[in-house]
Amino acid sequence: MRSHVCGPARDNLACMPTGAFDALAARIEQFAPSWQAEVEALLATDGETRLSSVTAGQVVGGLRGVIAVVCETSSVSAQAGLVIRGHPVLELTQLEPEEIFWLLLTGELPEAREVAGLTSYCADLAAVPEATQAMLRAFPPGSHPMVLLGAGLLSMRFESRFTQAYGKVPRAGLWRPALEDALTIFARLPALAGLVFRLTQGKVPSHPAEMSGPWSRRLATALASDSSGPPDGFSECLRLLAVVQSDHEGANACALAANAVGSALSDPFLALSAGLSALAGPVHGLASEMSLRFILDLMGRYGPEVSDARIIEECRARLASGQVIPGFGHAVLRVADPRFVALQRFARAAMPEDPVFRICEVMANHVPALLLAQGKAKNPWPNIDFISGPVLQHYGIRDARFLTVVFGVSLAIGVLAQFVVNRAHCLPILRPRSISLADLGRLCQGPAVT
Ligand code: CMX
Repeated sequence: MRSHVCGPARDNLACMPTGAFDALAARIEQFAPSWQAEVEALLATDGETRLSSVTAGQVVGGLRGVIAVVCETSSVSAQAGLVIRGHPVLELTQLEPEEIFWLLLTGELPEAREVAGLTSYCADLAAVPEATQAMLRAFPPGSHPMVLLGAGLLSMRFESRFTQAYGKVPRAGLWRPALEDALTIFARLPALAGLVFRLTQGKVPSHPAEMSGPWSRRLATALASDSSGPPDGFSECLRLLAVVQSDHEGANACALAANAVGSALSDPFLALSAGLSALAGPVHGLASEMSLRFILDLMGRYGPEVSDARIIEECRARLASGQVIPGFGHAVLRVADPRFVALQRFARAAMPEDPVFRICEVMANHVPALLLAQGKAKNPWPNIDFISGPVLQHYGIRDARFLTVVFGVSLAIGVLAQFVVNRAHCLPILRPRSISLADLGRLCQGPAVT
């Protein structure tokens, strides 16, 4: 499959190197000068062009709707949802994580031999260093899996090629060591997630970690809770989750945190761990944990056959108590999250009789009306975090705390791609301004604040 989305035409494939790093680097090397020129041209011609005004409400309201950062890898709009490099995400659901990573990095869908090259390149890098394993084993029992994931990542930072290159390589060339780090991290995510899974479940690996093969199959093997290996369909489920959760433009809390850290020319290990820390918040990626807990709690109190009426009543009571219903609503989307739609289609085919998925379906059908009746949420529809738990528990991920790890290793793909692409564009350090409420009030009354 080949789709040329941006950058120069690929008419010199014959002389393209075969190694995955070299192949990707060759493509980015071709694009980087035009990407940098595009930024310079925009600054020269339109640097002073006013895009919009910012209201005081937006400043105190989490900058909703403010166009604030550049993101080349994907966009998210209220009606269309996630669009990756020009492709609506629902058109990409057959891809492998390796393909989506390549697409995010270059704007092009790779050919089969390029995917094979990337898969085999990752096999050489797939193992988690012994020092990281030892450090994670020493974590206090009960530590949250997201803490171990972030810490594991930080512990590998001593290998960062980006950090080693800083000061020796011109800024315009820093994308290359960034790409090396990004590929190393991407390759290791399945084994790292598997290690975190086993340590937080108090299990020792009962089968050897798979170091070669497609990324999603390696992840499925690493997360298999059974000694016989991953159950049927698990690898396919993780592949789909990785693809639909791979990116969500550059200003969601996770990507924004990672982008801010990366803009300071901290390396990809530091930037991704910052993003994962944001993802671990309960109204962000941790909503997947909260959603599954809500359903499991219902089942615990009323049994797996809990009636539709009881489910609706419990949701109404939760709303009345002033709590959010996790897995519903979104800061940008105003339609059902297409990532939710992709997983719902998958689950309807793969687990129609699953009792947790049944409750998920009942809530997806009825909670929007409750939220609309309450009249507060701007988007009453389910988001991706509502369905990832019900789907993953079907394959043995029964500890809800682990769900955000699967989200994290998936979203890492986009965070890493954005890091490389942003360095290739030579984007500067992020530095917006902050303001006190008193000064904001004065500014609203009249004279400008300096
Ligand atoms: N249940 C109950 N109330 C909700 C709600 C929900 N699912 N979603 C929004 N609301 C409420 C908000 O709490 C807010 O109430 P207040 O005015 O009392 O503060 C009001 O509706 C308006 O909120 P909004 O403008 O529609 O939503 P925001 O942009 O402020 O926040 C989000 C978006 C996702 C944080 C919010 O919808 C939410 O908390 N949802 C539940 C948690 C969740 O699913 N998060 C995951 C989102 C996807 C992701 O980032 O991973």
